[in-house]
Amino acid sequence: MSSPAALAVPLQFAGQSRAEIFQSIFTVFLALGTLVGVVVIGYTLYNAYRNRDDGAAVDAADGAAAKKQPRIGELPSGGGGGRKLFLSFAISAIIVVGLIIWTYSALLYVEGQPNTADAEQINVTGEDFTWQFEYDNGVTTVNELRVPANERVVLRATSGDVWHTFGIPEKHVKTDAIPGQTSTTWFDTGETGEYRAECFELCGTGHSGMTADVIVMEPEAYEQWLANQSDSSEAAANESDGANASANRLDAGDAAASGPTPNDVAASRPAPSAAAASGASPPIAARDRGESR
Ligand SMILES: [Cu+2]
Repeated sequence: MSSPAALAVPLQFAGQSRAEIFQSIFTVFLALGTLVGVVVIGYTLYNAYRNRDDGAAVDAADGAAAKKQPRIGELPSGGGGGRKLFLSFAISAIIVVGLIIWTYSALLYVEGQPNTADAEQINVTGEDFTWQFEYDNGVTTVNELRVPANERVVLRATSGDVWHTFGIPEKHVKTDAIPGQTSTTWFDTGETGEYRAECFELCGTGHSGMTADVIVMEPEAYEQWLANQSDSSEAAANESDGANASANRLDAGDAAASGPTPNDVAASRPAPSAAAASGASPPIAARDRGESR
């Protein structure tokens, strides 16, 4: 429970994080459930004690004491002409309907997109038992989600193969990752630290190992990291372009040479060892790190 106001004015969730809202829901359900349990069990025990068999019916010489004891086959008449029954039904209905309305309004707020216009947008793709993250500036990471502390982040999740579900339990955020669809959700990053994202939809042999590190960084450090990643990915792209160009030049040189060289003969033969190696260790088995849960 973040504040008593959350109970007094149920529709006002503005400014609360997902974690606070879910904590409120948990606390209210726990408190009401405990209250109802104490009242029902207490009332039952009270009546069991009040109507206990104290031997009065057997010992009583007059018929008055014996009359209050129930007889076999007798139906209870209902206390107070049905007033108790009506009261208990009315109180139950008020509690249940109140809980439904209040919880539903909280979930509507969570499922909506409150104040996320300026939020960091990160695309999440589940594929091949890994999580890929794409940031605003095009930087991508695999199995590592970095976010700035104390900010609201929007996640847009999808899948490249089968149904997955992306979730970070400690941040109370979870959303489906379905091929051909984009599910949008949000969370408040909170304090710096390391958390764990997992897949919550049984998706195949590598499901249990389909986790990602969630690193909540100081905002300045995050911005710097993002800028560095952007630079290095550009450099890597340039580098691979250069490598391709030199490889092309080599190919041209080989073609110009007359007659097959020993290397060409070796290359034209099938390579059984390579085929056997790839057959012996399929990628799925390699990725499934055996973390059964
Ligand atoms: Cu999974």
